[in-house]
Amino acid sequence: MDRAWWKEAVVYQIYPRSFMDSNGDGIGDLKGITQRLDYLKDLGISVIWLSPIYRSPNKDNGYDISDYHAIMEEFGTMDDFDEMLQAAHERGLKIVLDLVVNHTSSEHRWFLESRKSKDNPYRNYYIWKDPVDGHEPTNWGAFFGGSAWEYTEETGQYYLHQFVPEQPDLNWDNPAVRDAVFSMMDWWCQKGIDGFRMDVISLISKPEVYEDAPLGEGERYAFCGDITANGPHVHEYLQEMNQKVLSHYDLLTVGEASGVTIEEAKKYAGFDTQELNMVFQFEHMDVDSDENGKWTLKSLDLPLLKKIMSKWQTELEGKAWNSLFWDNHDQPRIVSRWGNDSEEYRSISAKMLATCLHMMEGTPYVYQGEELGMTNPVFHDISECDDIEEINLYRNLVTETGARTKEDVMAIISRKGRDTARTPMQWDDSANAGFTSGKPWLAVNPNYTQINAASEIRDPDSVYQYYKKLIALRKEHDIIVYGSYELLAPEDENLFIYTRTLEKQKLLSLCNFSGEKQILPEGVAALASENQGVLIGNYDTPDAEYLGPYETVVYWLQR
Ligand code: ISL
Ligand code: CA
Repeated sequence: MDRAWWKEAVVYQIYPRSFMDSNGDGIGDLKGITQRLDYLKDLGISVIWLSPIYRSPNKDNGYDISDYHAIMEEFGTMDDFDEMLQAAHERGLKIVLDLVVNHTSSEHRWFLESRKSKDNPYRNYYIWKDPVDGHEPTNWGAFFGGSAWEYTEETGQYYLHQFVPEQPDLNWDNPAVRDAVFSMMDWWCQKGIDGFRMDVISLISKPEVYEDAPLGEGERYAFCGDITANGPHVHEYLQEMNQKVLSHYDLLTVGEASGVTIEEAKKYAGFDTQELNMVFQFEHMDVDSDENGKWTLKSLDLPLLKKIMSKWQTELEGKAWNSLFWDNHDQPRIVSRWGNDSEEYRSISAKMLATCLHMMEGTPYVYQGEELGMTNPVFHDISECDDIEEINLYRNLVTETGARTKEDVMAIISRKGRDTARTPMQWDDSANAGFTSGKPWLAVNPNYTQINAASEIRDPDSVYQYYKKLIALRKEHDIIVYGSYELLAPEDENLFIYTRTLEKQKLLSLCNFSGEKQILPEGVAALASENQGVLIGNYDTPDAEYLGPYETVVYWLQR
């Protein structure tokens, strides 16, 4: 058992724009975070990951950075940051920053220089290519729609942008770029931050050859994420980053790694590869996608989810470390997605989902509001939305082509769009959920009068209290952090059942993902009937033979 604080931590993700507004402009800010640190301390989490807080024109809500050494004006000042960091540290809370260095904003000084001329000293900071037959250099398509190339008049060349055109990709093959990024990281470490969550870090190393990729039926562009993920030099660059920066400090590092395989994850997050502590993999986020990707109303395929989660649990064991998440600022609210957000089952299914995740091996991440069982809002009209991905989708499918009806697309956005996670934090039942005294930048979910932190703190049976207990249990029992994992009843369509084992101790975790009572498979019932006590559960009196609707219970089999 190789102990590490970041293995034992529970991380809480803050999306600053939506967390707490201190000055009534409708936008969350750093002073707002400082005001709410005691809330987080009480919850018991040990690390806060802040989505980007740097200077940004906000084409992609801070994931387009124009100055890595300055704070976004709406969020406050560097003094506010220092104050927040100190106040967090005084409470024993660590602060992890989002590091967005696959791309910058097109308003970053480096890019403004780079686009001027072919011989500008910053030209090579980005990826420029000549047109091919008067067109884009390749048929690569960007993440949020359209080509991944943008033409500029100044020099008659195209630059690569895997996200929106205002997010030009940095050229990591240029040593000057790497040095500039590493010294910026070092600057923040010197300030005393405690780690980095690295945005799309799996996409930084581009292919050696820029050429067209095969197109699927009816496709106009080949998705660039498939082409650039885990590129030829990515591990070399991360090892260099580790050697030059990360290894000099005691940090938590987590790489967002879309398109990562198990084999690749063992390199990114290997115990002896000197890269990162862990990665976010996204395989399990696709179990309700179809051949057209995430924009579908397809429901959860539980056996597939179990297979994927279990593969990551077992195959990384002893070799690399997992991160555990259901929610983040890009994903729909888990209780609406794979639980049941009706009045009857919201609280109980949110607790079940939390148990399922938090009893696994890895570092759990809680996304703001998840601990309250916050739900997806319903968007009726695209004018209610903010996210560039949703706006582009709507334009492509409704406004420009009429391929789908408005109602269809709004239903899908309300189910899968990124704004579902971004509505303001629900603090109490006062106007605007106590998030702001002004007009919130994105409307508050009207259910805040029922679902909010203040009432859940008072209610001993709330989702909040349950999360608090789960987080405390992880600190108390090594088996939750370090125990080895085994899936039982893999084919069962409704139940997610697994054990954890550490030396002589053993836990049995049972989760019913359905709204009906489920009889336990025979072997499992036999184990459950000999249990030596309940660690945690969401029903008052669990029965060793069956699980009620959305019931979860974790039994000690040996203690
Ligand atoms: O959420 C997704 C699709 O809706 C993912 O494909 C996501 O865009 C991808 O994982 C990369 O996400 C990260 O980088 C983006 C930023 O917009 C996201 O918010 C961030 O999490 C570009 O910086
Ligand atoms: Ca504000």
